[in-house]
Amino acid sequence: MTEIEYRLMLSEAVVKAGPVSLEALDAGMDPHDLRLRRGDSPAAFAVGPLSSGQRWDGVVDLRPGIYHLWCSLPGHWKLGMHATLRVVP
Ligand SMILES: [Cu+2]
Repeated sequence: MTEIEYRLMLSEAVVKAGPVSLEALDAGMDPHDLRLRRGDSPAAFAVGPLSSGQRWDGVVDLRPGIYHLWCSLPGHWKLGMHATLRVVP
């Protein structure tokens, strides 16, 4: 997943459920973070904020469903920094 001003680009739009390797790269000029939430669940997985050029790698355990990913820095969602990931069984 790559973040620039003001987009959030997923390398894949659909992944299989289970442990999923996630890489977040801030390829923009400004800091960005990453939030991840399944459906309307209030629990958001959080990474960052990352600074320009910084990368985060990790593994998240994802159940089937629709996940929303976004940058939570002020105004960034509205400017287009959000994406949807589909997790299939
Ligand atoms: Cu951002």
